[in-house]
Amino acid sequence: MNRNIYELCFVTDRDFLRDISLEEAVEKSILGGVSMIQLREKNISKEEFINIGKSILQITRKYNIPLIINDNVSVALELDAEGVHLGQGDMNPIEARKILGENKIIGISISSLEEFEKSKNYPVDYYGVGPIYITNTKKDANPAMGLENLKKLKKLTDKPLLTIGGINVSNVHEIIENNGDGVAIISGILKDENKIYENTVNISKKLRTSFIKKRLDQKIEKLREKNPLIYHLTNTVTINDCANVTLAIGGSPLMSFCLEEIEEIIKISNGIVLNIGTMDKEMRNILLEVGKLANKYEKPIVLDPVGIGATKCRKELIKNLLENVQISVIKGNLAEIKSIINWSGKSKGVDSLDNSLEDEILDLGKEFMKKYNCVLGITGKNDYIFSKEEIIKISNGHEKMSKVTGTGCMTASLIGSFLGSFENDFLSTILGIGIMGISGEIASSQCETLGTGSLRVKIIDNISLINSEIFLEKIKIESL
Ligand code: 3NM
Repeated sequence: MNRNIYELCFVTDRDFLRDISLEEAVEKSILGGVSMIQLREKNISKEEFINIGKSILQITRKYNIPLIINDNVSVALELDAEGVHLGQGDMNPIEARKILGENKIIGISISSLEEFEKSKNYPVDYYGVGPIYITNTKKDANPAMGLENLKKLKKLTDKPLLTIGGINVSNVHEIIENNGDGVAIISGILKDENKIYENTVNISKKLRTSFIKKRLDQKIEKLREKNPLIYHLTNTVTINDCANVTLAIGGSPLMSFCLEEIEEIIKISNGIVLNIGTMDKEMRNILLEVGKLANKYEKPIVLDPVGIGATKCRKELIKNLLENVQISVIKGNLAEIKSIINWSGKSKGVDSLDNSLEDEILDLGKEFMKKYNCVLGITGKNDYIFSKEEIIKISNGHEKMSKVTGTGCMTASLIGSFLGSFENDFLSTILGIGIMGISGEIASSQCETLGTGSLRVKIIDNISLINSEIFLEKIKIESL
């Protein structure tokens, strides 16, 4: 994944440091997750600036993080740093571009829409936008420009907006919600010099969560517009619910157990749901055939290894599928995923074991990701979704949902529907699992005086009524 280098920029300020060196501060911020360092020095000689820069460059190069020099083009040139950040009163960016060449990053500060108008034709790579909030760190800062102006600016330019000024862990999500592309931070990272790593990790997690939430917007509407055809080869206990849930989210379900017609069906399908529950001898063969055909026609597959730990036969089938078919998403409860990792997990049936600690789940997921090239969703009290680059935790859902059979199978249908409507396995899994959790939560609150039959119906009702607004308001998601 190409990381957005403007995501989280640490702007240095030695005035905050008492007991640790600038080098240590920079390294801790990098380990905590920053994507760019801006070396900001005031009132020192060029020679001193260069000496500090050389020392910081050794660290940034070690971690492959770009170093941007504040204000001083000649220092940036001499250091061969990755770029320069210019204030409105510094060298004109046209001049700076001539000196530094096309390959260096040049940014310019803008503190109002008027300043943007003046700067919009400069050959810069990004705009430093701020102060967004009131800041005590820069004594001569302009008045806070606020989130509304940030939103307006985004409509005026395609260039990244790197926001600055008063940004910290508690407001960083507002920046992303209002179309900022990243944040540059001093005090939010340095406020306690003994917690630079922790501060950065917390900001970075919140940022990543906000970026993911943003990428989830309008995906439900997109699915409904596309109305993808989702072929299911699934168990006979919950097949009707899977069909209804696929319809409720906006897809078209198609179920078949007939070997003679599956190639025709797969050709016209957008996504495939494979579920091994209630399999028999014939279904074992069809599952493998469907998997191979889906690969042949490049159709994404979600695999639900229902009750895999219960029998040798189920384990062999999943092993066979994983060895011969490229799966896009595997979704299972902890016991099921454990069985896949060690092929000897102690799963009793199709119920999930929820008592394991988060650390154990994370270790298991990471081990799985080393072995298999697909997205993994582990469902339970909290749900965990793993891609090669990211791990997400979802904390929606309600304990009453375990009294309705098939919520797991229905979740696979939701994931399959998203897989069939746009190409992102990770986001599709978050959407599928998240929508089931939210719908279960709302349904449970609507069924306080009703029984579990009504709960099942209400879950489907709420899936049919969900939209991006409800989803983004209710989703409890956290990047880990
Ligand atoms: N430039 P903090 S605000 C260096 O508006 C700087 O251009 C600003 O520090 C601008 O994250 C600022 O502690 C200070 O608020 C940022």
